[in-house]
Amino acid sequence: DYRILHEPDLRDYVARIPVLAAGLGGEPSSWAITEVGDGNLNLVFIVKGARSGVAVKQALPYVRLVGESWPLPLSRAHYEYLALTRQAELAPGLVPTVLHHNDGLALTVMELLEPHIIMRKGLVAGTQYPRFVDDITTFMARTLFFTSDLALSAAEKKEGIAAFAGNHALCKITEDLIFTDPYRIAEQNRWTEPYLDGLAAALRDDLDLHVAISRLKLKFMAGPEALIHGDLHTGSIMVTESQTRVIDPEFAFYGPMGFDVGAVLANLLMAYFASAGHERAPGERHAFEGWMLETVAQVWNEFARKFLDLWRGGAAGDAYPISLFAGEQGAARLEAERHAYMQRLFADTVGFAAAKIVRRIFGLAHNIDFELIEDPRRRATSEARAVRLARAMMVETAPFRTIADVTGAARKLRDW
Ligand code: SR1
Ligand code: MG
Repeated sequence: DYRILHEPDLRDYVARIPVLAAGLGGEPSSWAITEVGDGNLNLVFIVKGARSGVAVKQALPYVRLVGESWPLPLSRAHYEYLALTRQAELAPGLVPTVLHHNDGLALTVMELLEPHIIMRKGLVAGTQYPRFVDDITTFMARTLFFTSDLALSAAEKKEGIAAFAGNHALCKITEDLIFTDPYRIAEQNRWTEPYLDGLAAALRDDLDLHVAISRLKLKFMAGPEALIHGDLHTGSIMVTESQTRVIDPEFAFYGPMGFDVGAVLANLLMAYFASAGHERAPGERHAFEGWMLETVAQVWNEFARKFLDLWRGGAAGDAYPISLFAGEQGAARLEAERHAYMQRLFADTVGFAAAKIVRRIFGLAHNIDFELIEDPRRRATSEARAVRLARAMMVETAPFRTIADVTGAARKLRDW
């Protein structure tokens, strides 16, 4: 019984769900309903009653950004609901509470996050968020660790993979838009012309880069390490100075952990490079950019620390059976192996972060960090710095052993 809910229809629908109607308060006819969706895929309504408000998200049967010519399965709302439910168990208080879900209408009603704003908008305005590092690293460490083979039995893990296996149309968007299109001529690519024309052509001719991005694509397609959010950019995070909420996990599936961690780092790095293009007093710019790079470093370091702590805290997963690591020597080998695991995860993270940067500069879906820099020459300068770093992170990987190597390289490119 799917139909696109317009305002009057939505009002009737919500009024018929007693728990929602009672929570909103007042007569349904007095509720204020506004469509506020500014993402690429869905409708998002805010419904406000006399007592409180809710957010209503409905999937459209096509990509909103492009239109009906690009159909997209409504089932993504089901996977988003599944992911939100699982994330709420694993990382309580860090995702919006789901109040109601209807698979047939591809519709989810959630608590209204107020006065939270989309983090990307805050970063463009130069705002710093003191809670962010602790919250996002708790979210990532707990959702990734507890859905991995380090914490689950093989059967539980395979059940998890199966539950999200149908979300392949959303994976295909990522496979095309992130791992393929920016590196070839594709109708929907765009970039800041004419300044980045040369760089766009260079990406299309760069075979070293094509190998690197294809390796990452394979890892994305064939690496079901954990239940990942799948689109963890700063537009999928809502913040106040004291709270963080991760929203929009419609791209969720069992994939490589580094894809989520890399997404966060990439979006912080883009905010850092975009900063030079926004009007800011020099002192303010200096402070914001310093905080951005410090945040990049802390996100990785804190994530790694929390992930390792969870692992050390008695993981019950079928990987690394504890009986194989008995005694002092065994414990030492396991600890060394944990560090080797984190080193591999770091390398994946760096690669995925780079891929995420390139797609926002040459692919279909851009971000406002760069897009709101009005002067195209200035925008292109910021973008070119980010792409230079991204290419190095993807191809010249040896110097990127630690997160300090990434922030150091970003700092050097600041005035390039
Ligand atoms: C056609 S969808 C484009 C992008 O929007 C989403 O937020 C994802 O990032 C996707 O790649
Ligand atoms: Mg989204």
